Amino acid sequence: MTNSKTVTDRAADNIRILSASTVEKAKSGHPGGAMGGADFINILYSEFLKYDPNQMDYPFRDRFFLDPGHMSPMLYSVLSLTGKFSMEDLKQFRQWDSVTPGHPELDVLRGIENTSGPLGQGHVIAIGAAMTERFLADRFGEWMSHKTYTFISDGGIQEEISQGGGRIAGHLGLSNLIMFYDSNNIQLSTKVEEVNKENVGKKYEAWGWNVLSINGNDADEIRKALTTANKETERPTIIIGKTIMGKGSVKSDGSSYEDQVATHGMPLTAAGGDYKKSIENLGGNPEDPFKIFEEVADLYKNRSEDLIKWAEENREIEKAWEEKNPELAKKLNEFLSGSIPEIDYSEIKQSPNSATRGASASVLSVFAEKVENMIVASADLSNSDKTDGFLKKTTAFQKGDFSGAFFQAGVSELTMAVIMNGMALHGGVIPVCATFFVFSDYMKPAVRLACLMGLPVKYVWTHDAFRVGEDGPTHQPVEQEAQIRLMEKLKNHKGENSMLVLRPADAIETSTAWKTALENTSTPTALILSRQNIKDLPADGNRYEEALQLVKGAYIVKDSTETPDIILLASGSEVSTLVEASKLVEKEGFNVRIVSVPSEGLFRNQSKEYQQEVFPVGIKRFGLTSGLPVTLEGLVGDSGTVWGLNSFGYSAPYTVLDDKLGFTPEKVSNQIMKLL
Ligand SMILES: Cc1ncc(C[n+]2csc(CCOP(=O)(O)OP(=O)(O)O)c2C)c(N)n1
Repeated sequence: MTNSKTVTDRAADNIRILSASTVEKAKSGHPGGAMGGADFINILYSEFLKYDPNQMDYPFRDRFFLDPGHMSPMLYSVLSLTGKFSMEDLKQFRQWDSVTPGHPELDVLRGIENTSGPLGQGHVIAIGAAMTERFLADRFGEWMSHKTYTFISDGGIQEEISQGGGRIAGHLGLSNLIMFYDSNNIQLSTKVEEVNKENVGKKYEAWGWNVLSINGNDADEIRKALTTANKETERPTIIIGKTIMGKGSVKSDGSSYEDQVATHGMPLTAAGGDYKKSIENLGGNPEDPFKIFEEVADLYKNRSEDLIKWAEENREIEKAWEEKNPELAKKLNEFLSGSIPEIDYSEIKQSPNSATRGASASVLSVFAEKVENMIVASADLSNSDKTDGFLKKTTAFQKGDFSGAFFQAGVSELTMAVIMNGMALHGGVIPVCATFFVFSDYMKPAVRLACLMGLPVKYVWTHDAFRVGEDGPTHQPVEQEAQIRLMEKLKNHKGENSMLVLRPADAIETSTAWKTALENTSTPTALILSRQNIKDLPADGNRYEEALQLVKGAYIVKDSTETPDIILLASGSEVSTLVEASKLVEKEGFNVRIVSVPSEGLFRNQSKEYQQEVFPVGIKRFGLTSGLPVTLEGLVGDSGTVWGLNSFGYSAPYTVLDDKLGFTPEKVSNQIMKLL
């Protein structure tokens, strides 16, 4: 159905009025871009985007991911036309505890598919969702296919991540992806032409995209472009829409106040325009601006009825498919519900004394067979980060072939991590991605958003310490563990640790770490793994049973029969170094306890009783870390010492580094003895 131009344009003006008014009322926000993008968002929501108004999380809905979160007023306004936000919600824009925060935060039931704000991430999230749609459609059929729409602005186009996203979406031929580029030649401090002269269309064309250029404020052109994009079968589409910043805004003398940098980030009045006159100019009542025009309400009511019909018809198709394919239907249900298959981790064969990255490969090779909705990615390091354990049993995504479950991301860590967020947001899959730990620095912005949104993405970070050796200080993580563990201390909005960070101490603990990672469905999980072999930890009984205690964050791996004189603690490979060092300390007649601390965050969630059982008051503690000492200082306390690294590493074989940097059992035992 197409709508008469008048109603369509009235609806877009309604979005402009509501956007300008939310910002004006909050006395802060970004009206200009929202007013320019209103025409596109209106056509998208009133004519193209398919979803079920009665079940916003209907799994087979189209997705819309906003990239420029500062344009939230545009999204809230169009969603108010669909009935998902009230006028009262709009009036509470940017206020404490409102459902309309300054930048949109994930709220699927109200139509907010992603948290946005850091420019560039939103459109790459869309790419991850589009890949997931292909992955699922390959397994369950095209009846479930849907489109993924995204809206990008100049800022997102400029962010480096758009290079990774553009390349990957083009390479994989994601024709289910439709991106509107709101090209208004204005950004925060300058006009775009002052920083950017490239031909954006040619750039996307070179990446293999279908490029359409239109007047982004013209309803007919938008409609035509969206229709063409919907028919595309080979390439992702970018619709470059030239739009006018602050469309419809005027000054007090009634002359145009469009195309002004000032309206990017300030209420119209503060920017130098005339708010009341602008609202009048757009056909609204400045004394009562929070209103939906009658004909616009009808337009959206009709659309809603059409969508309910669409959802009913789709459910019929779904039902018929389920009846014909009961086994597949059961599997699809499991995928979508986020359930995890039963796996006996104690049965996973681990070679003795192996590197934890190798131990992770053993687990991943089991996942490749048993976790059919797992997608594993690597940023061109699969044979080093050992995700090849998974890859050997599947194939990598190709254009037109998503039957495999591996994603070769190329060298683009941030893009990869954001794509994982998009996969998690789409739902139905378990995303895992890997690279060297030192390059987690490149991924941090995506990790932060995964933490904020509570997405169960798994990060495999290998080459966890200076023991990468000859590659030198550029490749040797030192401060990375302390950095990422800060996310264990930062709570998400549900009050949970926003991230789970596990650094297992040996091969068997890597199995239990993976078990815990998979069972964590509410936050992201990191696994920090060694490149070098690690001696298996001693066990009183069954090592696997003992290593299951990893879920407590810290546990005793070796104890003295009498009250210990000292407690030694570490994570990762340093635990086995402590075991060796303890033998020398025991020779001197001291009683020693050794504690493995795979996750301080988990440990701090345990009862005080348990914490004191592991670290009784009054017994000195010695911590060993290949990271910054601060990694363990909180657990060691004032009366103890941490031996760690206070500088970047050096290039040399790792055994030499262990010696020079004081990490041999002998040198560590000397440090411990100093404390006794
Ligand atoms: C990664 C990142 N860097 C900086 C910002 C701050 N910021 C918000 S909007 C903006 C300018 C972007 O302009 P554009 O995307 O053209 O939006 P428009 O002016 O059209 O509203 C900047 C720098 C941000 N949100 N994210």
